[in-house]
Amino acid sequence: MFNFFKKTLSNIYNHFTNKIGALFKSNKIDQDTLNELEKILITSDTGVSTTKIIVDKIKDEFKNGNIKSGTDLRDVLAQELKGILTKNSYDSDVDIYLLVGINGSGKTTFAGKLSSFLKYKNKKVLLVAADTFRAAAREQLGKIAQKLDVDIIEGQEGQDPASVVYLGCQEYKKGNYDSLIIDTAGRLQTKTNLMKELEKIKKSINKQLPDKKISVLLTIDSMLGQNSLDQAKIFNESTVLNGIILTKMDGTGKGGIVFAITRELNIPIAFISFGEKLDEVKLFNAQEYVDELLAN
Ligand SMILES: Nc1nc2c(ncn2[C@@H]2O[C@H](COP(=O)(O)OP(=O)(O)O)[C@@H](O)[C@H]2O)c(=O)[nH]1
Ligand SMILES: [Mg+2]
Repeated sequence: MFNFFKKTLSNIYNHFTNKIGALFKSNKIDQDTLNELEKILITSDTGVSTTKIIVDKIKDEFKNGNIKSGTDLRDVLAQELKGILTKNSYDSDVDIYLLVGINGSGKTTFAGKLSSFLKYKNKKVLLVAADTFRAAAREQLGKIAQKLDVDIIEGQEGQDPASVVYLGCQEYKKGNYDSLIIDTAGRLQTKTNLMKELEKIKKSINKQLPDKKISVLLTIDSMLGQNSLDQAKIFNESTVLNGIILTKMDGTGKGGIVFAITRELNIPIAFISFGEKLDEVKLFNAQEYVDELLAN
């Protein structure tokens, strides 16, 4: 451990870990240190309100004499950040994954990664290409399925996504599959339409597979910073989300969005995705994330 950020999430490492690490090396903590901490958090997409909560806590501990050195600062900060992330945690014991999120946020790529991840755990996986909005979307998932040797149910262009999901559920039952992964279209329609479509899909699943555990996962492009939070809010108001998949963590995002999303939406991060290769995915681990983030 302690090399993953440096090697793979290098932008986060450079903008967060490296900068904050300099504060931990100082022997004396003063107001300037706290101001600098605040600046690092804000410029790393932690968001104004979440940053304020964190910094207020640090200031309190500082006033109480509990932060005297850089090491103390790191310890208190780590505890606070872990506290935010562990308020609720993702239950990964899931049968059916419904992937939602706007176009380009990384749903189809993640559907492939998740297939590979579950296959590695000896699960029999069925993919459902329910993005019937564009023919290219079906082809994209089809190629991934072929590469991974995973079965797939494909909808026709323009077909009602819920009917494709229906076929997927039927096949899932017939073929004795363990995991069903449903890739949906990413139109950010009006909230009402989005809600209706997702509810229809969920109803269809619940009706056919009432005993199976569904996880609705929202893919969010971590490079979008605060905009990603606004998107997440729209989806969160349209359906019940069980977890967030932060994608493109290898890109230009700065890492703080993890805290803003978890705290403001009260939804756990389920997975992080960090590249175009099928194995560039991890179940999110709050302890590990914070330890890596502050490991300099
Ligand atoms: N660097 C990087 N690129 C990604 C990642 N996930 C997806 N992409 C790229 O982002 C673009 C959109 O991804 P796609 O899965 O098609 O998004 P969708 O429209 O939500 O299905 C594609 O070019 C992907 O290769 C990631 O974790 N890292
Ligand atoms: Mg797609």
